[in-house]
Amino acid sequence: MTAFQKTGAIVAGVAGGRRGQSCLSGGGTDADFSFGADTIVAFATGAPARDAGDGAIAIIRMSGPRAFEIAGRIFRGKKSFESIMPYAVGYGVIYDRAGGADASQAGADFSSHGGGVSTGQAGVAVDEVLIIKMRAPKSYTCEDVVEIHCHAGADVQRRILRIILREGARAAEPGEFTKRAFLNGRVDLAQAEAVMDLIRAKGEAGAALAMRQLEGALSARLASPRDELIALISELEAMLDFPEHDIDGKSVSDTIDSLNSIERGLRDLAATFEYGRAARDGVSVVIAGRPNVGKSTLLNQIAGSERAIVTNVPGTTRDMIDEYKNLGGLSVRFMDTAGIRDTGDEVEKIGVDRTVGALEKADAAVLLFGADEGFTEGDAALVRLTAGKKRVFVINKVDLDGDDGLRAMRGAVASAVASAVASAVASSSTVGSVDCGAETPIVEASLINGAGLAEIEAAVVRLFAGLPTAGYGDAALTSERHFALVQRGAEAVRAAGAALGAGLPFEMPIIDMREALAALGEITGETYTEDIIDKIFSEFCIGK
Ligand SMILES: Nc1nc2c(ncn2[C@@H]2O[C@H](COP(=O)(O)OP(=O)(O)OP(=O)(O)O)[C@@H](O)[C@H]2O)c(=O)[nH]1
Ligand SMILES: [Mg+2]
Repeated sequence: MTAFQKTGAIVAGVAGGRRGQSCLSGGGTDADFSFGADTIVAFATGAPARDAGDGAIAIIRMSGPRAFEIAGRIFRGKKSFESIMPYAVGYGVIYDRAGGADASQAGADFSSHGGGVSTGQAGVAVDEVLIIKMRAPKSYTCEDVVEIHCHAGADVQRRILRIILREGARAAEPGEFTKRAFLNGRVDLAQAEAVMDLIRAKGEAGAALAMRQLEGALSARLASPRDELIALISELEAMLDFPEHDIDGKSVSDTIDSLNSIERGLRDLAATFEYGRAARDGVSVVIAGRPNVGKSTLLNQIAGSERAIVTNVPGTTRDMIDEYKNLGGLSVRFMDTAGIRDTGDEVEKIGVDRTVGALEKADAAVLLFGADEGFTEGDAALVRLTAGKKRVFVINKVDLDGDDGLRAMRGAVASAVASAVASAVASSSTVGSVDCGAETPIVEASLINGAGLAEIEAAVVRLFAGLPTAGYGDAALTSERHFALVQRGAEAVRAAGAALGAGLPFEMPIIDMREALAALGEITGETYTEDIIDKIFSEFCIGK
């Protein structure tokens, strides 16, 4: 047991702060809210780089019991730091007390901007700043927080940080501010994780889901299965103690029904992960097809520039070339690949192998066929290779074909799809995991003219738009950690129902139900260990 574990609180249903209450819910002294005794400091706007360039302003953030004291020593303005109102903006100068240069001279320079900056103590003026103090518990960390808005020069920022370190603060670890917000009870663990997702979001969909999670949507969605499990556990425990009584007329089969419905809810939540992951991390789409069908032409159309070399020599592309594009709120990585064929060329062979490997890993594939050459055995092989994947079929170069040829091509593609789906279904024990290839969209294109590009992009978006919670309507799982825990919870609930159904003593299902509760509790941080917390926050950026 570490100091951080509080598994005992689960069934009692203690919610809120890790110290028993949310830091925002009550009064108390500053010391009550300072989880760490240390005062920490970091660049909140990213580490300054000498060539970082264009930012005008940077923010240095301090949090902890000595934040106000340290700010008071290094800040001089018309008003002293002590007399600045919390949440108001103070204007003044940061001084380096150990700087040694003539302070009154430096102060005089700055006084020309705002007028009347008080000087007098020895030291060197480092920068003209705005300063904000936030008093515990009403701050990001629930501790005393000071934000210094300084100029974004790399030297200026580093000097201010050094001064603060010298005055007694410690450099913050990655995610330490948010970790304190969690440990002090301002946000739960799922909300804290959402902060990082929001910062890293690659597209609108990922940002929207992260924001919903930050607002507590996922935590709220988990509340009802948790509450129901707690109620069911106490009912079973009561029956254990007084086996002769039914509880409120409820029978064991009612309990099994309740468990089944909790399990269904958790499986539904788990099913949101496919979209949640796509929204958070983006999706990869491989462009594949025989040599010379126009794959690189498509990539260039998507990019709007000549990213890939296009020639009429089959086997032009050997290396993978990618291009990111935001489509329907998703960040989509399109990958142009070497055309698939049997080849004696060593280099091309490596390219073909890479294409096959990329197809396996990709979230979806755009398969191109050439209307000028008809549907070949090579095309059919590719359709079979990608059975079970999300796909879009494109018949390219329709400008080179008469109507009859095109009609034949369409028919050939459609029947290849049907037979590939049939064989995929036949060879799969879980039919549900096989993509319904019969619905694979077929787009006719003349990519050399850009015709069909919009349809291809729209078809790619639709591959993901049908997933649960696409359209950002509800809470979705976005992290592998949450997904695994929801699955563990669902499995434990299923086991509890099975144990009850088999007539096992109530102690057995109770163990399973507690296991489910613990798994769900790990998502929001009701139950956690120091190891898990350290791992989660170590993946944050410094200053957050
Ligand atoms: N007529 C016509 N030609 C096209 C069309 N799209 C591409 N092409 C031409 O087809 C040839 C091959 O195009 P690429 O985009 O290089 O084909 P690829 O699939 O990348 O070929 P590899 O890299 O060799 O596998 C080029 O000469 C293109 O200009 C089209 O819609 N109509
Ligand atoms: Mg190419």
